[in-house]
Amino acid sequence: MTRLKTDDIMNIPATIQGYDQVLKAKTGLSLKEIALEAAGDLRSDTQIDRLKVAIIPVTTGQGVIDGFAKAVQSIASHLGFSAFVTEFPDVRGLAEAYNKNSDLIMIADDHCFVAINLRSRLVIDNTKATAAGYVVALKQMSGSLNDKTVLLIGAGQMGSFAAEGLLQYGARLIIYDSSKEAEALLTHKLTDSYDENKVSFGYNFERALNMSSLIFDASSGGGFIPGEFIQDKSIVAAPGIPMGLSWCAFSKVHSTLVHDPLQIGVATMLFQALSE
Ligand code: 2YJ
Repeated sequence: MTRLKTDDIMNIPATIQGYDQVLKAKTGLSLKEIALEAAGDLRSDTQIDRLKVAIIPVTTGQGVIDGFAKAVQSIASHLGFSAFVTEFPDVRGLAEAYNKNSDLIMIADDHCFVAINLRSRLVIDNTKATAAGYVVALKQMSGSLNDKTVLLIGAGQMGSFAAEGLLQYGARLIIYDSSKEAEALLTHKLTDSYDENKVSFGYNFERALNMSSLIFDASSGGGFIPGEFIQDKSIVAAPGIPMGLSWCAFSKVHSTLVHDPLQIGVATMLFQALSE
């Protein structure tokens, strides 16, 4: 799991409005609309602006990432929540969040990033929420996923969550991972619950890239997806940091690519944490 760096996230507060406009131009949905669709409907009487979200910095392990809590806060505020970063980190921050009567907390260490609804006790994991949000983004950019073939790159945790979401929208999957064992494991897990004709694996990378213009990049490898085999006008959802696309691949698809370091994941976490 990649650790975010300050450089990845420091511009989020200043650019969140513009980010959202670009997202809407690409997908037809705003950040809030993508997150709401990924979360399922909320109760109609939910008043987001009355919900207090505490973001608690955590110093354990590799410590605080400068700008992380502020970036998360800016995303929550942009969505309409009443969000604040606790004055203190760690246990004192947790106590502060409770003392200030927060409804939700968001907290991350080196391994895990969660939103916790302090009223309902619902715990939402960032990886799972991010996969769900990006599946909606890919579905939006492609019009529909029903019976379309999606190349899923990366058969790890993110890939596994994404695969389920893609299959639920009716997609056919080609699973690619640099480990053939990981491809087979994920495929067998999926075909326990889904139609086995909808999932295939075992292709070399060039062939897999040739077979589909819809790509879900669930890897966190960095620059290993070559430009020459990627189809023009490919539609790509790429939540991983660093992104798998090489510069050449990026330049081919940048207008039909959704990729961000935190926004879709955090937005989806917040709305999933409010679901029933
Ligand atoms: O509070 C802070 O500033 C830090 N403790 C934040 C740490 C953020 N954690 C990560 O970037 C980890 N790689 C976990 C991310 C989970 C992604 N699914």
